[in-house]
Amino acid sequence: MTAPKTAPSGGILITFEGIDGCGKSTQSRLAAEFFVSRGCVVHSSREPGGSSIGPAVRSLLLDSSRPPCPLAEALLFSADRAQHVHERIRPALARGEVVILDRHTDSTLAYQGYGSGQDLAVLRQLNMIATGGLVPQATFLLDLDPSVAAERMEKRQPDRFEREAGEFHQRVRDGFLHLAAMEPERIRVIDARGDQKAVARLIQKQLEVLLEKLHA
Ligand code: T5A
Repeated sequence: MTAPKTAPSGGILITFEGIDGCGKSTQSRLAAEFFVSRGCVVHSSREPGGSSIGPAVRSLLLDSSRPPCPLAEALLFSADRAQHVHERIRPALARGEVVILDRHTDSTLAYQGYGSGQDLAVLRQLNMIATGGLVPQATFLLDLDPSVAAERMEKRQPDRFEREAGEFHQRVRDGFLHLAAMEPERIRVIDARGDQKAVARLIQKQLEVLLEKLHA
């Protein structure tokens, strides 16, 4: 049996971002399947919630009945991320694994910053502290009109952020696109309007290139 491939020089970190309901959970799962099918060891996770204390922090953050104040919200997302990076992400990267995250630092800038109006410079500092300067090699931003995303989530019970008004989600979308314009090498904008397979094809073309680089 061939040994599973691990990434040389400390693994690779890939993140999926976008507004609620854009399809990033679906696509991060398909990306993990893609890498596993190519014989890679994959660590898949999400934020908030990906560490041992993550589920408790996640339920605090998404509970509509007791919303934290804006600063506490930003600090809770950062605390969740710090634990996640320390406990799961850095160890997996050190083992040379492909780490795939459903949301990471860009969500804090897009939601707490562009969406809720918190100071972007402070949020960038919090991201830096929480990650110790770790930056994903590639980020896929699934771009979708908020009204289309809302239709896709119609049957679900909305969490605290999903209950926000359409204008909030539009600001978050615009924020993500602004971040992508500032870092076009890292953040790749994916048109998320197609069906799941069509969107997956757009992403997998780029994953093939990343995989080649990984094993070059
Ligand atoms: N948050 C998070 C912050 O405010 N700051 C932060 O720093 C972080 C990390 C929870 C919330 O936390 C906020 C943002 C969020 O509001 P979450 O759990 O990632 O984060 O919440 P959601 O974004 O809502 O994640 P979901 O898994 O609920 O939605 P996804 O990942 O966007 O979409 P997905 O893949 O689950 O798909 C949604 C539905 O659409 C269908 C799926 O089958 C599913 O039913 N679908 C499609 N339908 C048609 N065409 C396609 N191409 C489709 N792809 C998927």
